[in-house]
Amino acid sequence: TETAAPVPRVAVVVYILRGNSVLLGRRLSSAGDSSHSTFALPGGHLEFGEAFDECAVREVKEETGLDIEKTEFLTVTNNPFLNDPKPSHYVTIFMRAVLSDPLQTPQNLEPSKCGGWDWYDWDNLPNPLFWPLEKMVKSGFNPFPV
Ligand code: 8DG
Ligand code: MG
Ligand code: MG
Repeated sequence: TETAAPVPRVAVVVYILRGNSVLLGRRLSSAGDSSHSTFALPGGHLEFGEAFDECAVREVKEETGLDIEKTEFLTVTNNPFLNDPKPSHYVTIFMRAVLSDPLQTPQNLEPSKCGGWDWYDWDNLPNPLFWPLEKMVKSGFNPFPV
């Protein structure tokens, strides 16, 4: 079988802001994958023809059951994962949003991909963070409106 040359892909991930907290889940991936068991934002691949905010709303709903609103673009980072067993490269679009219903609680709708969702205080984030997130936090990036 023929293998296509690898290309960068686009991902959309979402900081869901609730008070001073954000929603994170532990990634479950194959052993040897650098991201295994790290804490990451909800999100996934941008589909053909999709707007960034549509992708954010869809991925959050698929992964957590949560309905979000006030979805806004924050920034974009370049994330090559060249040392993984299956090398990949993501251009990651970071969005922020708030819950449509502040009382709604997250469900772990993709238990094969996530160990569970929880709220984490921005000033006391868990470890280890997924490295694209770790890189942003270390750079001083803050997703909260000023
Ligand atoms: P899909 O089939 O639902 O579209 O994909 P997924 O299974 O939800 O993909 P994902 O791994 O959750 O997200 C796609 C890529 O986005 C991931 O492999 C690397 C990149 N990415 C980052 N930072 C983050 C993050 O904080 N969370 C998530 N979920 N993905 C991130 O660069
Ligand atoms: Mg997904
Ligand atoms: Mg995902």
